[in-house]
Amino acid sequence: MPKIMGIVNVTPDSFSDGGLFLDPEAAIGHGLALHEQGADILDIGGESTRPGSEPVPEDEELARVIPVIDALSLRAVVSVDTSKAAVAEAAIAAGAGIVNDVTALGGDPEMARVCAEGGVEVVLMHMLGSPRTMQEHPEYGDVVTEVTKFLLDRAAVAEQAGIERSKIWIDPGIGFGKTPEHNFALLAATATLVETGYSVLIGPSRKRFIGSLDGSSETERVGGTVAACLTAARQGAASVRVHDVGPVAQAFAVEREISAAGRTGDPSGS
Ligand code: HH2
Repeated sequence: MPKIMGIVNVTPDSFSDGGLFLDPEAAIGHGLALHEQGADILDIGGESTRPGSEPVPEDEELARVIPVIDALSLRAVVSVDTSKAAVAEAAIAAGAGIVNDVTALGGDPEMARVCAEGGVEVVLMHMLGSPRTMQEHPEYGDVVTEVTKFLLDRAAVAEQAGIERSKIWIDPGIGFGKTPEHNFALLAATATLVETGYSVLIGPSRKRFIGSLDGSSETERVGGTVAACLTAARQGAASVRVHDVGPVAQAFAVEREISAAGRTGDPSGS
């Protein structure tokens, strides 16, 4: 089963939980609760990347995430969700072992060096344009081919900068400059990304492609999130990034038992 990356948004404006964990103590408590529920990794972010969002100044982002990383890295594997090299550097010093960069090292010229020197794992995500404009008529020829090519190109850049291949994760960026149809096509093609040999991360959590089917609000999208995570798991994804860790952990536990029962082939086993 994929590792579960639990989301800790230390922001006033994240698309589904903005403002709930802006206070460091609330964020730390939330991270510990997600860890208890089964999160293998805690992804801590201080800048929303929701459609239409504006960048956050560096000092503000540092003030939001560093105290939380300091505390949570004592208890769990921590990843920092940032595209700023200075934030990544301080986060690594505070104990983060993974840098999750939604710009795939393209947003800050120092990011690749900081990650290579820090010896951390790096998530490279695909996004069409920037959060401010990405949902304005996203278009692709073939979305799976284009996203895969982009991620392989960025992985080559990361390797050239000295980041070990085994430390590179790729992520198709569900919801980042994509229509619901693009997102469904990418989720269906998780196996294509897995075939590249890089670890694959999928982030479907509470996103709009789920609401496009039934009009559900962000917090009503747990069922759709679980379905997308199971699809990713069955295709070999290494990790899923989610808000609702408990339901996803439960779904993975059931999936694991069913697979094990199928392998033993003992119909009387419980
Ligand atoms: N999605 C979001 C943020 N960071 N990182 C990766 N690697 N993959 C994703 O799919 C991804 C991500 C958006 O979710 P969230 O953090 O809840 O929202 P916001 O950006 O509004 O804080």
